Amino acid sequence: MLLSLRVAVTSLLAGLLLGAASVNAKVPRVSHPGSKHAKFFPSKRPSTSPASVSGSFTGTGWSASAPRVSAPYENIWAELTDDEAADVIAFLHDCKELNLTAATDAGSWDNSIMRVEVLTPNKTDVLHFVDHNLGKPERWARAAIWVGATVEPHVIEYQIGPLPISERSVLTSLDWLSTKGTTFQRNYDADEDLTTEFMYNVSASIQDIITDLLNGTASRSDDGDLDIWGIDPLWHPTPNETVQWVTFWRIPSTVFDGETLMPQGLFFELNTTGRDPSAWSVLGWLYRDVFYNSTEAFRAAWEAGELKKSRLNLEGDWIGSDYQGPTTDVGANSTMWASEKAPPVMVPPSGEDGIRYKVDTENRYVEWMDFSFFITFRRDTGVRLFDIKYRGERIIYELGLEEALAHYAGNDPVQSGTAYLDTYYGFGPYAFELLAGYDCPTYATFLNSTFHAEEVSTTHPNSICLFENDQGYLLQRHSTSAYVASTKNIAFTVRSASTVGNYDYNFDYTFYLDGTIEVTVRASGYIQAAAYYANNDYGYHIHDGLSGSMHDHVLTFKADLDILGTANSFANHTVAPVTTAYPWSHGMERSTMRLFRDYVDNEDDAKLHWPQNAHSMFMVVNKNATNEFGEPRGYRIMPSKGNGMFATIQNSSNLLNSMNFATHALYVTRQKDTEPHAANANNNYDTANPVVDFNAFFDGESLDQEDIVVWFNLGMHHVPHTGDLPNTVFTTAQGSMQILPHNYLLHDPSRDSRQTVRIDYNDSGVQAVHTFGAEFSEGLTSVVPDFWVYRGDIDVRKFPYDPQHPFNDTESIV
Ligand SMILES: *[C@@H]1O[C@H](CO)[C@@H](O)[C@H](O)[C@H]1NC(C)=O
Ligand SMILES: *[C@@H]1O[C@H](CO)[C@@H](O)[C@H](O)[C@H]1NC(C)=O
Ligand SMILES: *[C@@H]1O[C@H](CO)[C@@H](O)[C@H](O)[C@H]1NC(C)=O
Ligand SMILES: *[C@@H]1O[C@H](CO)[C@@H](O)[C@H](O)[C@H]1NC(C)=O
Ligand SMILES: *[C@@H]1O[C@H](CO)[C@@H](O)[C@H](O)[C@H]1NC(C)=O
Ligand SMILES: *[C@@H]1O[C@H](CO)[C@@H](O)[C@H](O)[C@H]1NC(C)=O
Ligand SMILES: *[C@@H]1O[C@H](CO)[C@@H](O)[C@H](O)[C@H]1NC(C)=O
Ligand SMILES: *[C@@H]1O[C@H](CO)[C@@H](O)[C@H](O)[C@H]1NC(C)=O
Ligand SMILES: *[C@@H]1O[C@H](CO)[C@@H](O)[C@H](O)[C@H]1NC(C)=O
Ligand SMILES: *[C@@H]1O[C@H](CO)[C@@H](O)[C@H](O)[C@H]1NC(C)=O
Ligand SMILES: *[C@@H]1O[C@H](CO)[C@@H](O)[C@H](O)[C@H]1NC(C)=O
Ligand SMILES: *[C@@H]1O[C@H](CO)[C@@H](O)[C@H](O)[C@H]1NC(C)=O
Ligand SMILES: [Cu+2]
Repeated sequence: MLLSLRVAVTSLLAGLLLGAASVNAKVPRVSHPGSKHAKFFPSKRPSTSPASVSGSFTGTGWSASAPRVSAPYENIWAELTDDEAADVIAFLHDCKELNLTAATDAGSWDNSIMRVEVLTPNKTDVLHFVDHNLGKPERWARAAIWVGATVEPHVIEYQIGPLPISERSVLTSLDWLSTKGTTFQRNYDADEDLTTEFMYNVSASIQDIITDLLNGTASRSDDGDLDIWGIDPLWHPTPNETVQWVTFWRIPSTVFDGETLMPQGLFFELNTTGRDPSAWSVLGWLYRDVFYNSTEAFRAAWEAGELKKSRLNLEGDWIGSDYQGPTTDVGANSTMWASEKAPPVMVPPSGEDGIRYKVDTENRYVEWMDFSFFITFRRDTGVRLFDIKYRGERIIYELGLEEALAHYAGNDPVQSGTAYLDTYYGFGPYAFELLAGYDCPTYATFLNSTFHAEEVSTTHPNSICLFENDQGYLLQRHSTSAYVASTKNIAFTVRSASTVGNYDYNFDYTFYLDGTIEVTVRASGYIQAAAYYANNDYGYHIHDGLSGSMHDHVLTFKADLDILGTANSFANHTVAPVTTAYPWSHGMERSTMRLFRDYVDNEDDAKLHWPQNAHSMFMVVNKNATNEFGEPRGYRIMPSKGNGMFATIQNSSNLLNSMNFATHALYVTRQKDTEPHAANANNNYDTANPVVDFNAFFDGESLDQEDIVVWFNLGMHHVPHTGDLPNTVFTTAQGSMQILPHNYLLHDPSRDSRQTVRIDYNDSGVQAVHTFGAEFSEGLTSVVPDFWVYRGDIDVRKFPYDPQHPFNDTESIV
């Protein structure tokens, strides 16, 4: 659809204007043909209108200034700086064979730069440098080019380097990272502005019917109240043939951009094959599950009075996410009587020197307790972490998102044809500033993120936050009648959030004192819903004229674990029932269980599911690094929230060869420089022929003491119910994966943390408090525990009963 959400506002003034305008404006639309918003923010997916610059941003933000540390080496994965991006763009313009037009002047029949970005250096080269001091890897960029000056429009990627640009620098092919041998992707949507215009023309041709059925007008100017957009990706009955179903959506009139809650239930199908609009046609209409094979047939039915009207799906307060008072349908006797009072809050450690992590802001390098890592950011996938070390040893070389799939289904052709591959839109462009005190604690450290699209560098200030917080439950406890020991579960989190169209994704990378790393994704924002008609098999009836269109979210992550070197194996330890006799069982068998140890040692066997009842444990281990008891040291990977998942739909008609990373819950492959990512942002342009088909990674290679990569899926089967209105809530829409030490150290490493207290007590009260040198927050007395009031239990002997002396001795409770 349309949204041209040009978020790249380059001045604060422009930002404020945008912000002001958006208060009463409709979703901004593509306003002039030839604008290349489609490339900057490919616009099929309904996009919301976030203000890009918050009026209150001062340039310094709220950022806690964490103590500085110097990274052990330079962040070789860092994004391109603004200057590097400018140099690369100038270099590309000098490559005459690219025939580039400046992005601001380019129309759909020109060639122009879609985006430039750092080319992540090959792991092989990085390890040579980092582990063997063999020279720093060359720095290279990659660029995606829109090739419009042709009857066969396409996008293609190149690599440019080395940087800085010099006479040594060259433009070369990036085909080595494509599984089909070329990054060339046919672009069947190059004339999106014209196809949109065509849709509005079609709509105008039956305005009388639309007024009657939908009580609205679709118009490219701002006076319309209906919008038209449809399936993503586009449909190709045969190669080169492009067919798309679209539908009407009501445009919200307030700041609440819940357009995706207002589908109108009238659909039409277009043949937009080729680049000549005069050859485009309408293939049919659909209303209330009846297909009309031409506009004439549809009109004839309407004129004959054959169309029964559906109940309109109209705007109302139900779209807005503001406080709605105690008398909504949750009941007049809401128990939220006290919700105006301030809630408990997290408070920071006292003063700047109370901050317990260190950051090298320039290199995006962080140290917290026994962990250290580098942070990077990518246009396609947002935050990525590299070289995660625990106690000085690398555990994970690379950890980050690969792709986010949202695959819908429905009895209507638009829901049925919707299968978003969100890296196409990118997580970087939508990683807006985080709100201190809400997204992250007020005391968090904030970092900026930048991406370079359409020859503009856009920075989202304070869009990554780092903070320590109390998880709200203990990491450890034990008590007797003589002592109580407790360890606080304080963890460190790297957080970002991206609003990709209607949906908001929150990403957390959390580090725990026991050596565990957790990856969490949560979803909120507006669902994309369906008009309610005969679709009870595809969702619940959740509002007037509205069905909560069912869909699967599958978010694929890469975890390149390196346990004590890169030679690792994938262990499968299973608990299973057995019947067995023992030397002491007098020849009788007993029904019991035992542990079976196995390995998954070939890629051909490495498309995996989480076993039913969690009866197998999966670990990346180093067979050659056994602990002193002979057990191989390793890290386990284990679903936490949401149990891990994979897509329900297999062999998707929409995604064809572009969702092979979502057919299973997790995968193991051999690490290769040529297989850095499970997907490619341009796959969506032509899903039958993706740049990267993940399936091609599985070619029988050994996983036995090799450098292996685990790819795992998080997500949810989302069947929205009334509680998803107006927005989906994070509490239930979340999934997480834990990566945790497994026979890795000889004891629980959190014992080395002073977050532990032990209180010795007896009937006379607390006798001693051991805090192991830990400091306590000062200032706010309410948060300093008073250990001396601990009593453990109060016994009152009932025989003989003496209420005057309730504390008389009793037997120990243990
Ligand atoms: C983020 O960007 C702002 C505005 O350019 C700048 O003042 C600030 O120093 C940046 N913060 C960091 C942590 O780089
Ligand atoms: C270069 O691009 C322009 C459009 O920007 C086009 O008219 C011209 O034919 C192209 N030249 C070549 C050699 O492809
Ligand atoms: C839309 O209609 C206008 C007015 O009839 C016409 O000039 C224009 O070419 C049409 N656009 C397309 C893409 O069909
Ligand atoms: C149709 O729209 C008009 C103008 O917005 C409004 O006044 C009228 O109430 C609507 N009719 C129905 C049936 O919703
Ligand atoms: C697709 O169209 C282009 C441009 O007309 C043509 O060169 C190409 O051969 C066509 N491909 C197929 C598979 O028909
Ligand atoms: C779409 O139009 C092209 C020509 O522009 C034609 O070859 C093709 O058969 C049409 N497809 C359908 C499904 O009508
Ligand atoms: C539409 O359907 C009618 C009746 O089934 C048929 O006669 C006609 O040829 C069809 N038209 C098209 C364009 O398919
Ligand atoms: C709600 O509270 C009012 C006042 O306390 C009471 O009279 C009424 O019975 C309550 N209604 C319900 C459904 O509990
Ligand atoms: C793990 O081992 C068990 C028992 O040997 C076996 O049944 C199961 O198929 C194995 N799982 C995988 C993913 O190899
Ligand atoms: C294990 O390590 C030893 C000592 O470094 C080495 O000789 C041996 O080749 C290694 N074995 C494997 C399987 O990696
Ligand atoms: C990375 O590895 C690939 C595959 O071996 C190679 O083609 C490419 O040139 C390497 N990139 C750099 C920057 O060396
Ligand atoms: C409890 O202890 C007190 C003080 O030692 C004693 O006087 C009293 O008799 C005891 N009561 C009982 C029920 O044992
Ligand atoms: Cu959802």
